[in-house]
Amino acid sequence: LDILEHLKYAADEKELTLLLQPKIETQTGKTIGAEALLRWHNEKLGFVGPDEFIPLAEQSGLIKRLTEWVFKQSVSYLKRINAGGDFSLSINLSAIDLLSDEILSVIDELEREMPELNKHLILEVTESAIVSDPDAAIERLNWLRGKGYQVSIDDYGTGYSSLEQMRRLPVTELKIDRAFVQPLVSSVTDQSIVRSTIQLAHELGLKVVAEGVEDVESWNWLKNQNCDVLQGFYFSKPIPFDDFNERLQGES
Ligand code: G
Ligand code: G
Ligand code: MN
Ligand code: NA
Repeated sequence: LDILEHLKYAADEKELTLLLQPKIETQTGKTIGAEALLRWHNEKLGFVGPDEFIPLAEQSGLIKRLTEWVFKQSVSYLKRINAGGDFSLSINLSAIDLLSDEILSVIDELEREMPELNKHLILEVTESAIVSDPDAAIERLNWLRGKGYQVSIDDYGTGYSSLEQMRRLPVTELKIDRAFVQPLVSSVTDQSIVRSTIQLAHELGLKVVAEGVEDVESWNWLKNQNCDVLQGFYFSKPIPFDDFNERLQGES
């Protein structure tokens, strides 16, 4: 409960940071975007990881304020990066965010500030966020797609969604969970899972991201399988905005 009390003021007290982990085009190695990952440092509590504070924020409803902050911060990053048409930031949405009305007004407000926002934001939702109320989630995803936003299924393979559900989902990208990607080089079973997932996703017209790429062998294997985008410690861990921007400038 103490943590929650502190978390309430985290955004106002400037205790939040949004790190960026590069997303890499598999064929070229070029940075084509980033996933935005929240970090919280409190004077009394020290660093608290998202695995700890996100569930608390979800249970208390505070998540909506955190997500609003993440959206605003992402837009300010996008403006400062001044990147071209195919650059995008990925934001993680909780089930509560996805189903709440607040997100609608936050997006509308930010679109007035940045009319081409839909070309630069990917919204990541987990399978479990959808399973909780599939019809409502699908309706909201359709709204986002109708506005031109890309939607990604995060942690794919760890949830409980059926293939029938996947087929109904209005999404544009599938992120294969790192549980299947990290062991790739030495696990024939995981190779089968990842290979068939890429094939299925492509047949459904989805872009495929593999997360948890930790070595060049995995990169080469995923390149051979035509995986579209990679993310992982081999390329970079999540880093502060200035470091990310420097990396981008260095590539162009
Ligand atoms: O960055 P890290 O590996 O510590 O993230 C742990 C978990 O916290 C991941 O599942 C990630 O999706 C989640 N997470 C990180 N930032 C955010 C955020 O801004 N919003 C939500 N909902 N989850 C986040
Ligand atoms: O659940 P989600 O995909 O949003 O989680 C993203 C988290 O995964 C980030 O917090 C990041 O720290 C972590 N991550 C990203 N790449 C790697 C990797 O190559 N290895 C490991 N172990 N974790 C990673
Ligand atoms: Mn994610
Ligand atoms: Na994941």
